[in-house]
Amino acid sequence: MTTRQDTLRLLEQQALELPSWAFGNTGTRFKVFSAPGVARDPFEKLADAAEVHRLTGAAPRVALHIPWDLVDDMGALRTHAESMGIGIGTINSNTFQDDAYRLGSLAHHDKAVRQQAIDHHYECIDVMHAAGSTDLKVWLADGTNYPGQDDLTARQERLAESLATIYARLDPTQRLILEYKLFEPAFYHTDVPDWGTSYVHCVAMGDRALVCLDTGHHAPGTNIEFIVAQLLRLGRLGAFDFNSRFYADDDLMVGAADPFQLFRILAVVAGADALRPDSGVTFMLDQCHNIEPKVAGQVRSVLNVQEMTARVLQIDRASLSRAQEEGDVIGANDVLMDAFYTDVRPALADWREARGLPRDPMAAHRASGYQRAIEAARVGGTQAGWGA
Ligand code: RM4
Ligand code: MN
Repeated sequence: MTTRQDTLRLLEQQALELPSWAFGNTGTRFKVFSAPGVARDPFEKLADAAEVHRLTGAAPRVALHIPWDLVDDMGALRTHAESMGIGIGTINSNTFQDDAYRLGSLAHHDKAVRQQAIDHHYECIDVMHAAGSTDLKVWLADGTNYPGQDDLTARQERLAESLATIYARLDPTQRLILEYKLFEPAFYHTDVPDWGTSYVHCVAMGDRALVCLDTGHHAPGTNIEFIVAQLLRLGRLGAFDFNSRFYADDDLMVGAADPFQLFRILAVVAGADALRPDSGVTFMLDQCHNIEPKVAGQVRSVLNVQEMTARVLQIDRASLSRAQEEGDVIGANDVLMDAFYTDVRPALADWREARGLPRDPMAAHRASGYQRAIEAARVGGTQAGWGA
């Protein structure tokens, strides 16, 4: 049974990973808006991430995207992060922005292109060593647009071989996290479209290959918490990419579109005791702040996850089990909904204050002048965005 002590410890230990790309300019295929004060290089992105951690105390790591976040001296970037009280987390590869990858990367029909994509992952593994990162995250844009364009089975075979080659390069402390996505940029078929396909490839690779579940990568109506439960029981849930969506892969702030879905997902995670920092599950945000300010957008997202975690920790597990064992349909549902409807915000404010954090991190951010300061300081240069 979760005691009050356990609850506080789990909240205390919650460590979300922020995406470096959330601090750059992003947009849709229609327009990328440039925002004042946006970071111009990976060092400034890390400074923004450190500000989010300073305000919330719950976001001590930043995921990088290679090559967007490549600098001459990755060790210096790591030192810069550590000097601000944060660390570098997952390294995300990129096999979707080179002309060579028009027809795919790790599943491409041409061995030379596959080798180029494998070599890119070797480069990412070198970055992991320099940055002190243990996770390599692979998301592939591979797929086809038209029936008959390529052989579906042959692509799976090539993909399996490429993944095995990359996996063999990892050292025993490193993991490969394979992300799936239903569609886009390919529209007829995607080579890793669902958790089952990712799982099959992970099992073939080995124990340190795990699935990444991006909450925006499913068909509408998919019961995501069921997938979470299944992957946890199989011991193959490596990471979440949290965000929210109304339509497709919208990458909006987590908990904004459907707070109850976030609650249901976290309830399953807590039920499997996987909120613990040593559970092997990385809790990452994968978001883009196209129209809202980026630092504030990240603060809001971290707070949304923290608040929903606190609500999930309110679930009276003993009563829930009792109701379930008695077949008490409405009673069991009542227990869950009681926790969901609990406003944890006042208690969280007290808890933050006791830990030397701002009671209201969003208000503290507004009052801090950080946004005004970066807008004044970051003049000239080229703002970071998709591709840098
Ligand atoms: C993809 C996927 C990856 C992310 C890229 C930028 O759709 O969600 O996790 O790294 O976008
Ligand atoms: Mn993702």
